[in-house]
Order: sequence, then C-alpha cells, then structure tokens
Amino acid sequence: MSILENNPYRKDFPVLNQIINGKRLAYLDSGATTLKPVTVIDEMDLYYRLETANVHRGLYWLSENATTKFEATRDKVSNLINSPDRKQVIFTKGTTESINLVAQSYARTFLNVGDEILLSQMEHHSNIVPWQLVAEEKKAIIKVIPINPQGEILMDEYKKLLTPKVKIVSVVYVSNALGTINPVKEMTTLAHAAGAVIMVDAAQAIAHKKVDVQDLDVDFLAFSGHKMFGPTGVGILYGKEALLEKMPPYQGGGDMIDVVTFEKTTYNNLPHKFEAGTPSISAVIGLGKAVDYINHVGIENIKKVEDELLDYATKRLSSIPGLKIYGTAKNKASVVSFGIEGLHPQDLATLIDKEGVAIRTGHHCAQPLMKFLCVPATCRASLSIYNNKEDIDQLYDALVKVKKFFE
Ligand code: 7TS
Repeated sequence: MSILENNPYRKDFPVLNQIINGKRLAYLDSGATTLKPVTVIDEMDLYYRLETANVHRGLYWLSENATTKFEATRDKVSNLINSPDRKQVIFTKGTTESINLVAQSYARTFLNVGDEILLSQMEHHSNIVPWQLVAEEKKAIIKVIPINPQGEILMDEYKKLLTPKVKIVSVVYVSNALGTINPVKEMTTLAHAAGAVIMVDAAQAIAHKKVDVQDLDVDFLAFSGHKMFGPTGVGILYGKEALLEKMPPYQGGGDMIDVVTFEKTTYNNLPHKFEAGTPSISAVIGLGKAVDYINHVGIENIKKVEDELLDYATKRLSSIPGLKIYGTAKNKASVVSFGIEGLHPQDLATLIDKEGVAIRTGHHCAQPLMKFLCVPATCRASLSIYNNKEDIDQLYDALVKVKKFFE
C-alpha cells in the first residue's frame, strides 16, 4: 500500500490534529513554512522550561548543556549537507540574512566598479534586493539569466552571460513560485570556469531533496530552519573555508571577537566570527531535532512521497476546466502554482479557506517572475511529507465548488 493511503508521519505534527472552522485542515503551504514535529516542539519547550541558559560562556551545568546542544546542531547540519568542516556552517536568522551576509561581507569587499552579478528571472526578493543594495554602492551591474515559459533556466543564455566581468552568480535551487529544480551543479561548474563564485538559495530545496555541498561544489549556500520542520529565527549559511576566512565580519558584538581594545579588535575564528551576539538558542537546539527528523524519515523517502503527491495534484488540478498551472519544468519539486480563468487568486484563496484548505496566494516575493508570467499573482499549493491524497482531493473539491459559485 502506498504511504499516501495511510501516511504514518501525519501523527508527528500536532497542527494536523485539529478542526479549524469546523473543517479538517488541508495544510498546503509548506513552501511558506513547514509544520513542526512534536520532537522539535518538545525540545524547545524543555529548553525554556528547565534548561534555559546562555551559550559559550557559563561554566555551570545549564550553560554547558545548552552549549553542547547548540553546537551539536552545527554537527548535524554539517553532516546533512556534507560540509567538509563544521566551522563552515554559520547560524543566521534565515535564508534572507545568509544572503545579506554574503552580499555585505563578501560582495561589498571584493566587487569593483563594472563587475557583474548574475541572478535568474525566478529569484525570490531575498535573492535580489541584497545584491541591489551592494551593487548600487559598488557600482556593479546586475544581469538576469532568462527562463523559458515552462520556468526553466535557458542554459545557453546563461553561458553567454558568463563573461569575465561576472564575479558572482546567485541562483535559487528550487523555485518557491514554480517548483523548478535548477541544474545548480552544472551552473556551478560553468560559473567557476568563468572565474565567478556561486551562491545557491536552498530555502526550498533543503527539506525536499539531498543537498550535498561538496558534490555541488557551490561557494555559498543558504537555507532557513522553518522550511525544514524547524523553528523560525534560525537559518544557515554554508561557505567555502577560504572565502569565509578572507571575508570581514558582518556584524560586531559579543562572541565574534578575540581581543577587544579601543585601539584595535581582533576577531574570533570561524564560525563565530560571523555570529555576533546571543543567538536564537532555542531555535538552534530545535533545529537539531528537525535534522534528526529528516534523517529519521530519510530525505529520499521524503522526495518519493512528494513526487507521488505532486504527480497526483498536477493530474487532479489539470482536470479542472480553465485552470492553468505555472511552472511545468521537467525537473520539478512539490509546488503547484496555478490560476483559474476569470477568478482572482485572492478571492479563490479566501473562499477555499472556508473549506479548510490553506494555500498561499500572491506574488510569492517574486515580482519579476510574475511580470515574466504576465500575472499579478498565482495560487500555490506546496506539499510536504505529512500531506496525503485527501488533502489534494479537498483542494480539488473546494476549487470546483468556488468555480461553480462564480458561474
Ligand atoms: N528564498 C526562497 C526560494 C524562498 O522561498 C524564501 C521564502 C526565501 C528565500 C526567504 O526565506 P526566509 O526564511 O529568510 O524568509 N519563501 C516564502 C514563500 O514562498 N512563502 O513564504 C515565504
């Protein structure tokens, strides 16, 4: 029997054990944030209830315990992404902060007038605006890698854009608005051959497929805890050691220093050089349990379930007359963006909420992509390990009902 008929993972997520507005909940917005398993919630509760202490300072049991758990998460994340060394795993607030860190520390230091940064047409705003901020200051130029109507990067155009002027390429691994899985390994090889460094936004990839930084050979990689069954307030920046070593600190404060005098301050070693101030300790500790959860289910298993669900959802929704799916790449993750002829996405989402269906509607923080698609917004169902066919059927029934209502 398929796992989707009797999904054993649903019971791990307390949010699903409730009735909202008298309806069973079909949570189809994991692209915005995933639900959290009880092991993550319990671990964070334990930290606040019985194990509260700051990290990296106290010599008493509570502080040592918090530090041990905090640093254990670094090891777990390091193993998850196959980082060559744990010190290359830096805790940030999330994907957004990780990208800003690279833009403000690496790009601000090493970019010169006229240098180019390549971004793709399908980037999230958090992989556009940080580069614009630094490009404006350094008089660098941002160029856009075009995509085809299916939502795939045009590799020939990418190759043409990769001139010696390009110093940084920054691309999304899995598009949040289309589901496209970009060929980042191939893009990395090409970027390196052209003498550029490459940053990958793995926010939507990390909980859905194997991400191996050594195999991909990327220079920087960013992702958020809350999109991988963990809490909000923590994210990761992975970087190659040689690059991280030559980058100046992003923020100053406690923990990131070695010796401070008013005349001159020296900085702590990696990764602490980039971790100023008290971090989000409970979130980091919770993230450790989220990584355990991914390992417990198995990333290949997650991918298998999601692929099956994506296939089912695509077939089911395509059968609705007037429904158009945006993003039909050959290599696609579990996101279905769509619109229905004659219906405003906002009205659609509001009405199907009454049927217990939670989806995201809007520009998905990808306005340049919406412009390319010639739509102001789309509806988006995004799937995870705890979804089942019933969720898709509930979405289908709700859409058909709303459509009839407007006919
Ligand atoms: N990059 C991608 C591809 C994303 O999908 C998101 C968030 C971010 C970066 C930013 O992550 P943050 O954790 O720093 O905010 N995407 C979405 C979304 O699709 N719906 O809500 C948030």
